[in-house]
Amino acid sequence: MKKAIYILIGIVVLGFGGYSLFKGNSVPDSALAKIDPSQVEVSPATYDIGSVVMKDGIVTREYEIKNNSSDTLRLKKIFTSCMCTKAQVIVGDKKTRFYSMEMGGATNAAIDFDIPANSIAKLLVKFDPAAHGIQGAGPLQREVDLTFVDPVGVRRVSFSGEVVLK
Ligand SMILES: [Cu+2]
Repeated sequence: MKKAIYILIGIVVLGFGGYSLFKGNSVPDSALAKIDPSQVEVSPATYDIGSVVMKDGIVTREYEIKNNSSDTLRLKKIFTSCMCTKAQVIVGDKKTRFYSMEMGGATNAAIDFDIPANSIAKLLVKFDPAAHGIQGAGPLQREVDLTFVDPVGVRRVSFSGEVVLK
């Protein structure tokens, strides 16, 4: 009887241990297939958001990340050119948090977000025209950089326009 209990405990412990190992250890970057950079498209390259009235609040735009390859595309990092701009990547029911500018020399954490073979992810970008106060009025250009595992490397998209007070 005692023996049976020990065996049962053993099975439960091994089961959980194995499961958490499996969950925690995704495929390392070095074991991923090398995707030809031409098989990844991030579009549109830019948006003209036109005249944005500061008090009208946040402007949102969507870009597409197309993984046309038959392998997993891994996103390592997202950052934007300014703190008024935040970006998130979504695929199916998975999403990253919103990332912004890398402040004070700090680098945004590696995110290891996998975009499956032959799929399209969404890049959601939010721009707050009031983030810089009235000093932010005038023409603007902002960038979002996505860093993928090499050889795909860094892809940049942007938007431009003008913040007006009314
Ligand atoms: Cu800004």
